[in-house]
Amino acid sequence: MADRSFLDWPFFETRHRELSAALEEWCAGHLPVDHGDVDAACRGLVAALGAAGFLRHSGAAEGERLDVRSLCLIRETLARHDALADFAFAMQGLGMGAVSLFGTPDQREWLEKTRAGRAISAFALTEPDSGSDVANTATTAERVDGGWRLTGEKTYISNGGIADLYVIFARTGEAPGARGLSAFLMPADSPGLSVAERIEVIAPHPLARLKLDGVFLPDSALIGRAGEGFKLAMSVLDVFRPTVGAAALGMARRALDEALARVKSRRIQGQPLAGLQMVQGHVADMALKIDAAALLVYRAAWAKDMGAPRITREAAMAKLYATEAAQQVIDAALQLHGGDGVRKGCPVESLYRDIRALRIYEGASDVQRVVIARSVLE
Ligand code: COS
Repeated sequence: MADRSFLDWPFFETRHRELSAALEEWCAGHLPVDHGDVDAACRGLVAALGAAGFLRHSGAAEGERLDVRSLCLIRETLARHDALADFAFAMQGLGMGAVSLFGTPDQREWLEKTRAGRAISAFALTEPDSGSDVANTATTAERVDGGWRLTGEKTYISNGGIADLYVIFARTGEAPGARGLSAFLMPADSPGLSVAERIEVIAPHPLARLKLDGVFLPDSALIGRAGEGFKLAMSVLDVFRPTVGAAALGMARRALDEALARVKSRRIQGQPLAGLQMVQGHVADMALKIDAAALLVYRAAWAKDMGAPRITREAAMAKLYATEAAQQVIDAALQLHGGDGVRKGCPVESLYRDIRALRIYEGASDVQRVVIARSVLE
């Protein structure tokens, strides 16, 4: 069992400890799931997490606020048990993040479905020529009678192919660069929208390239104000970047647990591996990185929940440190497993693949460094 003493830190309230205990119990009975058919596994996870009530935390209904500490606790716990379960939960939150923060009452009707696990959502920002550089978005939304017509391509869209709806960012042209983008709610069955390619990655999850060929969206699909899509995207990422750090933290905790079991049971020269000082050094570094990551993740979440208008710097620090540290912790855990560590099916082998994308998506590590440096230099 992973160390859960952090729940006594002052960042948390009783409801967080109760949520964590309830989810821990649910995970023990439901995870991991079979990943053989990854689309089916994700659909099943969304339905199950919805039925159990945990997806309620992925979005905020009218008059509610997202509780970032709950988002982080849920991601951390799910990621410790099954990275795909974390993915399924996280995408319901990120996909509908713009609606949670800025949606109209009509748009929030979709939230009721995603929070119940009856619809799957996706966040469509990245394009073939703009991943880190969002201001360079090329997909266009042209003003037409009664709405907008969208043309372009989006790629590396998580849940692409299985989503029921996408929040999509397009250039509406109020000004060049970052000041000319807008966000729209786009149902997956919109005529002109197609899945151009399914993309396979080292830790499988539903991922696709989308093509938009004159997709018509009514005025009511616009989220927030026209021209403010860039700031809207950044505000969503500010909330969800700490949760990526939380998922990384969950994976790192699992890796430490696996490593501890290994070094206590595996014997070398007549004693457990854990008796060797050099092994103890690795264990100490792993535990230290995990606590430092947890402090940064829950500091960012707590600051947002306490009403900070922007947590850009805290969110970037949490994501950067927690994902990089988790990669190091998992690598050390794999090393301590020797040959067994690279064997297919060994938990640290899948963690080694699962963690990698977290250093890239929702702002690669070097983007986080840019964000932090700008804030420090300001
Ligand atoms: N919240 C609210 N507003 C923000 C903001 C935030 N976190 N960050 C920037 N803005 C505002 C700025 O204040 C600025 O407003 P004004 O035009 O009124 O001055 C505007 O948005 C443009 O900001 P900036 O000049 O910083 O834009 P850049 O193009 O230089 O941004 C980075 C560069 C790298 C920070 C940005 O593009 C980014 O975060 N990229 C990574 C995106 C990402 O995560 N991609 C992965 C896809 S999702 S899986």
